[in-house]
Amino acid sequence: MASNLKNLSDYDPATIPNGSAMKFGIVVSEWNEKITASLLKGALATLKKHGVKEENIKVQTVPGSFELPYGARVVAEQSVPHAVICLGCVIQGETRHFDYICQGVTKGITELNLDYDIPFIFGVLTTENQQQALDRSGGKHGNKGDEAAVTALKMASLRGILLQ
Ligand code: DLZ
Repeated sequence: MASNLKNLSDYDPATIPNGSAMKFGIVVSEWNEKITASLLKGALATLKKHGVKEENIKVQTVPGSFELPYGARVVAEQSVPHAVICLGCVIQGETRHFDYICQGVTKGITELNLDYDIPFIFGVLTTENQQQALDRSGGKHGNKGDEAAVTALKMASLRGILLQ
């Protein structure tokens, strides 16, 4: 797994664009809430650390990861942010739901990136078990919420967009 090689919270702060003139949406899944709450905490802290104002962050919950693409589209259309971060956690377990949900959310977020003029960030953990998810949501492998926020700041600055 890639995050065995790289801590998700490791980055060079000097390479991160200042977010004081940026606006973000965050869509977060309620399924596996303990994990997704930690992802959200990490994403919010990282955005604020790089200058994003609290009032310029719109957080919206959805029931599960499968609903992230639709939730992200609604946030994009209603809040007009510079990027939307999608946070979720799908744990493999015993059922084939894992493959269906992972495929649905991945395809959905990919299509949003191609259909809209803003980036949609994939902050979804797809793990074999709960321990792997805990390790990547503020545990020994860092926090995917931090990584998603850093990616959002970099992608939002790609076109030099400023707050409207
Ligand atoms: C149904 C389901 C299952 C089995 N597992 C997860 C999961 O591990 N992570 C997650 O975010 N959501 C899960 N869901 C819920 C689906 O994402 C979705 O909310 C429902 O299928 C309703 O569309």
